[in-house]
Amino acid sequence: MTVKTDHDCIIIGAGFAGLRALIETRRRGLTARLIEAGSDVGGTWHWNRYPGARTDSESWVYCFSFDEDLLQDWVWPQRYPDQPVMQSYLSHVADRFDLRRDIDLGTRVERARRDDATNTWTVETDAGNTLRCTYLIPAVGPLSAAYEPPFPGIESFRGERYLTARWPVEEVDFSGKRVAVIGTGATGVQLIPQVAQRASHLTVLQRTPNYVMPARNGPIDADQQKAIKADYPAIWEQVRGQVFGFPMNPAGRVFSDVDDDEARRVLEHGWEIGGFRFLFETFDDLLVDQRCNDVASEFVRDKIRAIVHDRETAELLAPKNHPLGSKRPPLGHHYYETYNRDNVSLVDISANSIEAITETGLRLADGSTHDADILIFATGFDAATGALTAIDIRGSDGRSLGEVWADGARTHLGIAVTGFPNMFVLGGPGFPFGNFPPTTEFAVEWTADAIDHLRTNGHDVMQADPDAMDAWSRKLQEIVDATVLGQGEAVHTWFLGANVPGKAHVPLFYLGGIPGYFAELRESADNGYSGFTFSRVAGADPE
Ligand code: NA7
Repeated sequence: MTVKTDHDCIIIGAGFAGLRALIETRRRGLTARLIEAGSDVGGTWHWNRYPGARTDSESWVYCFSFDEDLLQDWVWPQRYPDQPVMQSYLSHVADRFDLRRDIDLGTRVERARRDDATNTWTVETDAGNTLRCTYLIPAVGPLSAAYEPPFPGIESFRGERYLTARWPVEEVDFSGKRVAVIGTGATGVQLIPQVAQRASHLTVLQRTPNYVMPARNGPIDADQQKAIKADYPAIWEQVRGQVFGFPMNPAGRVFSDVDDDEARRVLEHGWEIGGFRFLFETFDDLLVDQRCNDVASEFVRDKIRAIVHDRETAELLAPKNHPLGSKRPPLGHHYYETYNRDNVSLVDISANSIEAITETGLRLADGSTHDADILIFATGFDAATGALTAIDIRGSDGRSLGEVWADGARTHLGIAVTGFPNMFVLGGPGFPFGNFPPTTEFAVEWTADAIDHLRTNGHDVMQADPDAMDAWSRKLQEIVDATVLGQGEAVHTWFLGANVPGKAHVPLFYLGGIPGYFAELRESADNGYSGFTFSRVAGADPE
């Protein structure tokens, strides 16, 4: 059957992945409409406007690489840009490439239905629009569905309540207020020092302590700017070859190469240069060699003990039941120092959980209470699947993604799902974890190439083979089994779907490294998109 589509592609989400997909589909001569729920572009950087929000990747590689002029023109003021800078960067990209004319802001996609007979996707929005397209490109972000634990009594709280990932545009006034923060992941660790400076008192409720590396933020001076801009080709090559997509070289040493004094010196240097360099520029076996990991973990615990004056607080902050790297370590901006302030107290809820939210604050399992004027939930995300299953996306057999993934999310290459033909997910389950912009750019280009291949070879439909999805799922599990991920108390990690009660526990990210992932994509493409089936639909070519 021949039907008219409104657009070749409908892209959902105007963050890094969606904006890049719009640019690339246009470049390939496809028509596209991008639908975004937020009131502006930015994705993560639109929603996460909590105080202290900033990147943990270094600015000059947390950006698009496809346009040399953009790279040369944009000036990153700091090593780790904050939310307003990130928002203005993505806004600048939208304007510079004239993207806004193809974007519907403030519009949420509610449903998407596949119709095999017409080879179309029908997309319905909360604005009452129904649009038809050939290729559906959800780019809703792996960490965008905020998770708020369903604490009993939550609605009874009489003060102000905020979720970090849905922070209001208006400034929140903390002055003279007692604030309680739940959550000490990457978000809580950024937020806590900022709130501490403004609130009359801050209570931090910590379930699991983290190994927080000092970020060592600072301005990028003119000479550094010049050097980075002159060196971009080499920097991107480095990024594409580094396991998490960072501009870092391997340390070139393993733990057994050095004696105790030298090990200490190397770790001290890593701590001083800051950020994830502590993990990747010290010892190449830090995340795999038990002895190296033990020494590095103890090194961080000693740092915490040296920074935090109160002995009991320092011990609560020092992780002892999971190895460094078994959860995603946050980067801190004077995080541990914050606990030396008189107006900050740390409450250990590891064995004394939050039993209820009350009218005036929180009650713990032992009956103790903590009153607050403001409650902040920095409690993470329903990672990888949450934002996708929040949309009612139904494939060829009428089943939704949520139903198909009830026993665990599965994709091929983090991009395609059997039964959902011509749908290309950017950053879905099974996508690599690492520096997102360069990773997603590669996936966008691969997807655009795949669509080109489909069209130029006279096909209408591309979909993942079930065997390929099985193999990809097995690979994700094998990689997790070979790492320290999820060990000890880190078992709750969102990498494994284990932070949301009732969610199936499967690895949600490919942890085989960015170069490994790129090699997998290339190999599939070089072999005529192995792992995929192509077919024709009689008379289905869109007019
Ligand atoms: P995370 O890393 O998932 O952190 C969530 C925090 O909330 C973490 O400390 C959790 O403790 C805590 N949490 C979650 N549920 C509860 C309940 N029920 N009770 C008490 N405490 C709870 O999310 P972030 O937003 O910080 O970071 C996510 C990623 O976003 C980050 O790594 C970047 O890549 C961007 P837990 O550790 O599970 O014991």
